[in-house]
Amino acid sequence: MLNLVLFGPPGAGKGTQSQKLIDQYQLIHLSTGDLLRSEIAQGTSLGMEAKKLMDQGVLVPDDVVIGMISNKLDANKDAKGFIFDGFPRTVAQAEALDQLLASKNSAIAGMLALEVNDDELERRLLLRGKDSGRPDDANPEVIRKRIVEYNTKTAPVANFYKAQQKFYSIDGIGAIDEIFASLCLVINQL
Ligand code: B4P
Repeated sequence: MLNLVLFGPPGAGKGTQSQKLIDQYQLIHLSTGDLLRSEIAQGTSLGMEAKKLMDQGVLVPDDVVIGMISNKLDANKDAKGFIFDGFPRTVAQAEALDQLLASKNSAIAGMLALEVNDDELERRLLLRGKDSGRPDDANPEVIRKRIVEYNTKTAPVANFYKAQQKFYSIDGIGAIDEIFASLCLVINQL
């Protein structure tokens, strides 16, 4: 199984590159952001709770996202592998993911981290906010809050994978196809 974690701050291009990686490697895409937005669209109680937090730019509780991922792993038992996009976002989520995969005799092959500076992130998200309809993209204060959440709670997850020699840094600024080629170069050596 080829299991990849696509990592980076909000707006780094995780969703964008995931779409291309799925086509190239026939992996199942698991985006916790997409799963949460789908719960919101369906008006579930989980979605309504998550919406309050997402609209403020803060993370949803670990047990909620871990439960969603666990369900998706169970529902895709024959997958060739998974792209985890926007997950894990805390060290507790990373530990839970290792345990979930180990229980299926599998593991993460590598974490690919897209590096993008804060000014470019804010520019991209405000641009996307013009037509995404996402409340968390529309307000510069919420965008900055998301970046602070990333720096305090999510950035330490990189150390978790560095300790396992599974961390790969990729320049996330430039043409989408160039960044995709850099990702493939790393993946093909895993
Ligand atoms: P997510 O849905 O994961 O979204 P994201 O981090 O905002 O975006 P991404 O990095 O995927 O950016 P994209 O490719 O779209 O999270 C939203 C919220 O959900 C979080 O704030 C949190 O509240 C909650 N949540 C999700 N997962 C969670 C978890 N595990 N635990 C707790 N809470 C969780 O790119 C952004 C824009 O840049 C696009 O418009 C794109 O076109 C553009 N772009 C991409 N690549 C580019 C390039 N090379 N050059 C120029 N523009 C580019």
